[in-house]
Amino acid sequence: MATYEINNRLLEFPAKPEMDSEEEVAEWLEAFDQVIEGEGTNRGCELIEALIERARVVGVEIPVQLNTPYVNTIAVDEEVPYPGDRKLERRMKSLTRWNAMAMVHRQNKKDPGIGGHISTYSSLATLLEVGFNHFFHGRYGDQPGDFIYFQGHASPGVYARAYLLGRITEEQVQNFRHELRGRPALSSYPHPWLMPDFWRFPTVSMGLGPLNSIYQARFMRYLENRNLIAKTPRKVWAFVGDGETDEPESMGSLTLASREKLDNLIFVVNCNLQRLDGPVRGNGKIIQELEAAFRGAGWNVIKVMWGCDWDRLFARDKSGLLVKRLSEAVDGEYQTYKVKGGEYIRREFFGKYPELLEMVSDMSDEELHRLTRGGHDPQKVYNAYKRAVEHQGGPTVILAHTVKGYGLGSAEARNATHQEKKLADQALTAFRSRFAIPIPEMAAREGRLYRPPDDSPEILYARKCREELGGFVLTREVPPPSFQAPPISEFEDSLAGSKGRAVSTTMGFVSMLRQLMKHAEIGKLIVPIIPDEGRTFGMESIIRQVGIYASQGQLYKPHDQDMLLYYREEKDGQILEEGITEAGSMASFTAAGTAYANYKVPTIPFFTYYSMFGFQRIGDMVWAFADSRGKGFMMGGTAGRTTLAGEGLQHQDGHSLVLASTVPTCHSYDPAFVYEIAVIVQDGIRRMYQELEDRFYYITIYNEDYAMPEIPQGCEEGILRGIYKYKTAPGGKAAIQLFGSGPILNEALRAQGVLAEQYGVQADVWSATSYNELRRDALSIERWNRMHPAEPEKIPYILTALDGAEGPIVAATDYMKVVPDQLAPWLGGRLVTLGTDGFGRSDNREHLRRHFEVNAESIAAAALSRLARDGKFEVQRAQKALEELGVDSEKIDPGIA
Ligand SMILES: Cc1ncc(C[n+]2csc(CCOP(=O)(O)OP(=O)(O)O)c2C)c(N)n1
Ligand SMILES: [Mg+2]
Repeated sequence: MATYEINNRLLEFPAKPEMDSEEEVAEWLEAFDQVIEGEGTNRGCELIEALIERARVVGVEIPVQLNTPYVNTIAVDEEVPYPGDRKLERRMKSLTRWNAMAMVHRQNKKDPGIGGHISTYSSLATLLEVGFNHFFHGRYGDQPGDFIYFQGHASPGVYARAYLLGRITEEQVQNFRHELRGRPALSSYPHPWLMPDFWRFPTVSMGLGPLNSIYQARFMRYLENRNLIAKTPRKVWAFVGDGETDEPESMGSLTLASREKLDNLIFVVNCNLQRLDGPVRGNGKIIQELEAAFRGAGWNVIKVMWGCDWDRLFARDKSGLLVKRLSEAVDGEYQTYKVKGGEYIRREFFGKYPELLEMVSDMSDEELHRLTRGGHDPQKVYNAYKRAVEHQGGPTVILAHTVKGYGLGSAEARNATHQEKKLADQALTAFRSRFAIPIPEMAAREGRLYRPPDDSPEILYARKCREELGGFVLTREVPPPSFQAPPISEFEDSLAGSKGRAVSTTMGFVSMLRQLMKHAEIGKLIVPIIPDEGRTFGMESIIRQVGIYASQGQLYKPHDQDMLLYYREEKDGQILEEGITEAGSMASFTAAGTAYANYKVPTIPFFTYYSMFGFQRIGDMVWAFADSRGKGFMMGGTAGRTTLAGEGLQHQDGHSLVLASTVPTCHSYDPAFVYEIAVIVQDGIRRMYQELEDRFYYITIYNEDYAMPEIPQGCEEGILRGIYKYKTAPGGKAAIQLFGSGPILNEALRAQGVLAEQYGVQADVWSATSYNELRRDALSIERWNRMHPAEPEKIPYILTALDGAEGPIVAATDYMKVVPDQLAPWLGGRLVTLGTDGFGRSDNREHLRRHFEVNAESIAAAALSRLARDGKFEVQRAQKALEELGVDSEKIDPGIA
């Protein structure tokens, strides 16, 4: 057997006796070397490829090799010299390091436990500085510049640099993590919601930055291919933690980037080999693992492993023993080397082989300890960035080897370094000396900030670098509105009703979308996003109308091309058909929903999806969308626990509206009729894009077919605010009020008839389009009343709307009971809620609604039962009514079934 290291694993293969001869191997190698020498590396590559091809043809199984040795990808002789002033850049970097550390240290001394991070930025400093000084563009002509997704918890470093350049003030820095003191402050992490003119991308929930950045780069191409923005060399840079790559979101969409040839995308993975608790891969090598994964996914991989001081050692390493030793040691050992220092490194690392010990015999322990990792060497980082920026045809990942807590003395590379918030006096003094910060020792111990005068050489230099690159990167601007929302009259098809034809709200929505996309001014701005559910929602006609975006166009003849509604892909297609990835679709929704600020193009996304796989699956991304001040419409299709028939427990959504209510900028609606959707969408476009309100919409759309009525007079305000009376009691003053939402409104209408005809009870029926909106209104009114005890009380909208309406209220919904229950505080005990708590079942609507007790019979029974308890209906008759209506009073509670 012969052992080979392949993809970071030792594999054994049967050795063929004739191939095991060292002589024969040497001959082959010599021949190969001659080819390289005589004809160059390209020729060498061709030869190997030909050899591999031949081997495959004759049946030799060749293991796939995705790893390269544990050294820099860019050879020394391929490097270009550093273009900047290394001395001034180092000075700026030292000052940034100091202020980043001091900001956290000082705040934690003043306010113990306020938190912040020191060690992440320490490992990232060079990677960011080289970018800021030489690569990150502030703008491209009249276009915005590069987009940078920062590691969220490295924000103190980003703030420190902005402070040194005068982009943010000393007062702000002094109020890091003190946002509620009535003074300008800095938020803990990148939050556009809290610092809207500074941060663009919220990244601190691990995994969302990498995922969103991939779809951002793709969306940039989409806008270019659709001629909505000019083509620029703009890049999307994503700085990612090595621990962060464990999140499925980080790695789950890598192949999209290579498939779409996104050479506008650069990942920089800060491989400090540690995460919060300890090593990322103590027993293995995270860099090798990531190299194989990214290369396997088709990315260009650049490893930045070792600094320039290693070059001399590699030059001496004729036998390859040093490279072998570097490949042998696991990450846990690399971490220990940093912690234990030079003498330990000599003994444990180099000492394994006498030849290596000899190789470093002229170096002191101190020099061995200081041997730099690639991510801390500007020369190596510059070359990697340059190559990444110049790379064409696909995305690049830079795997940068760094030290967590670099420069923090005793905290460097220790397992606990992530949680370090304060430095001991001695460590501060050492830090101050190491980075030559010109402040007195006592000031250093307090963590005082230090900013040299504006005309000092380092500040002038750093400012000049930024000016040459088009200005500050950390800016976010919102342009004035560029269009007026189409008036409601332009939605006339949707307002007119279906003339008796049975249609669903989903079908109604799709035709509304089709119309909107034909609109002369805003049609092109609509971005329909679907995760492989277009047919479920009947969107084939839209696919035919505007095409699916496909960066290469359509390279095949679709089998259905002779049909009217064929599968149409176009280079400038308008639909983003994402395939089965709600996370990816949400990332596209985020790119499109923030394009008004990021690209100054106010695209209006409609993300239409299977509602059950929305909020509960990708809720964290929705939260980040809100933080990003995202705008657009999330259309929750196949809505309702009993309206989506047949599909059962995992599919039937009865709680998205609960989850939607948790997001402050999300306005959620549960419409029954198409005209309601039209009113909500029209007003949504007006508020988001004309009035520039930072909000977005969640709207349920159902697949039950029924006749859509024409819009009744004067209901617009009620639709938007959450409730309006849809049908007054047919036979006089109502004794009870029935609220219905979505298709359950039809059950309420049927119950109205049953109550009147069979029991002589009059009921009004209301369409409750949004309990969430009604509750928010009531909460804000209540708060106002609380704050102004001397003023006359204001009345919440729900009570104004109900004015004069008497009796108990039965509210029925296809969602959980907690949705209507939100109004309980204002309805004084009048409310009886029927909803769909519990797991779904596979059955038809009739059975589902009976099971969940939201059918017309259950609504009527609940009304009578409640009237009986209130002494307004005879109790025995009410009990009998349950039986007559087929409501089994002893059946199991669906909430626990
Ligand atoms: C989804 C999520 N889970 C957990 C955390 C808490 N957290 C913040 S930083 C961190 C460790 C990050 O390690 P790594 O990505 O390697 O970054 P480093 O600080 O080492 O550069 C964790 C677990 C988070 N922010 N997001
Ligand atoms: Mg890490």
